[in-house]
Amino acid sequence: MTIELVDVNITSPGRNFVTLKITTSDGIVGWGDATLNGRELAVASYLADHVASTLIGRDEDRIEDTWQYLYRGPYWRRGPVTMAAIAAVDMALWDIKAKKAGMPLYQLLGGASREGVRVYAHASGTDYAALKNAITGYEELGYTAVRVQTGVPGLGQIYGVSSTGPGVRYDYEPAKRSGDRPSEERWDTRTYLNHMPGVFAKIREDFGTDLRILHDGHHRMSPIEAARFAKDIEPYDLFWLEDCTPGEDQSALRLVRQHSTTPLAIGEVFNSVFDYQTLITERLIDYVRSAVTHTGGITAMKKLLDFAAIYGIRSGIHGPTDISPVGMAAALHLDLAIHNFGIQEYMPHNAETLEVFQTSFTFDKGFLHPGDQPGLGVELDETAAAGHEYTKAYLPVNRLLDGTVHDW
Ligand code: KDG
Ligand code: MG
Repeated sequence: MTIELVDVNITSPGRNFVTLKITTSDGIVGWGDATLNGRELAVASYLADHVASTLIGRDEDRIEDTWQYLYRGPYWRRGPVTMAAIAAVDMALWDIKAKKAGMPLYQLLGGASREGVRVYAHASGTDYAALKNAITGYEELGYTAVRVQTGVPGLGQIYGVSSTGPGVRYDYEPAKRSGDRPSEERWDTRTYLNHMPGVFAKIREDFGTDLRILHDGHHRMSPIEAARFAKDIEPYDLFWLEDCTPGEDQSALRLVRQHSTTPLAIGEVFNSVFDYQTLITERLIDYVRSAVTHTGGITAMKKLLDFAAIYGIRSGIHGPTDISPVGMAAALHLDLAIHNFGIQEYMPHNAETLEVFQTSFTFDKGFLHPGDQPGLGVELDETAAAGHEYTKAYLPVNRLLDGTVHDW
């Protein structure tokens, strides 16, 4: 049997998603997530204009060969657009292989290493009262881990803080439908550094020591600022501090490590194992934050996580709403199968998205399971998808108080 049809689906049930559909000559369909927040059409074009025709007639079972063909073949390697396109093909082929085997994908990855996948929720609040309310809400839903982001006095709307409410479920989406250009936010690292440790102190006072607390610095600190911050927050025992410095500067984390035992996570903007080479071999991080969708798919992520395992580094796969339910399913199957699982990010998709993508995940007391349907366990309803036209949406641009463009 061979690959007969390759289609790219673009839909926008509240936010944009790009999904690849591969159909084999005997009618088996596989789905892959190709969503790259704010650059969706670039990946759609890469797939439709440069990849689709090269897949027709190939043996769908040759997943490793197809991955290498798409990675090495065109000469131009890596980069988020290329690697999201390769990821979509890879996920769709694994979906097909597992459907043919009549098994959920995690069985082909070695079977379950655990009963469920611990997830963390996004709790945020413009002030501490709202944040406390959000954390309480998540605890009531059964979550045992929360990422906390809060407003900083004097800074207005900032990364990770819901502007629409207390931050419990469905109400935080980083990409904004702001027309032809992104909206802008303002930032001051000094004010943030002085404010945040007190917030963690209050959370520990109010919620005790069991709750796993995570925090995302979103690449905004310089190496020395991050070192100071990681050291200042040691007493509050964070599960991880994420993206404290700009992602492309691997050696920055040497400085942070020299000063602090706060666990570090990085990698949501990475797209290749080579982005991690120094970080892993020098044990500069504790968690790998890549998205399956942006790092070349299941084939590449399995190798990356096996490499990390040798150095005692665990997974913390990226799972915001801009990862489609297909990409989320791919993450959950990996999470369940690998030995060095750490935690999984979970931002539930809105109701419209879950009408377009039918999923078989189940949530129970803070743990997700991908379900036992053959394949990834997610199907795209193309008729429902057609009712949601692509709408431009961008992540905001971040500027310092004096107007200088800063990391977002
Ligand atoms: O597309 C970018 C978002 O997914 C990202 O800003 C979310 O930092 C993020 C996270 O940790 O989920
Ligand atoms: Mg992040």
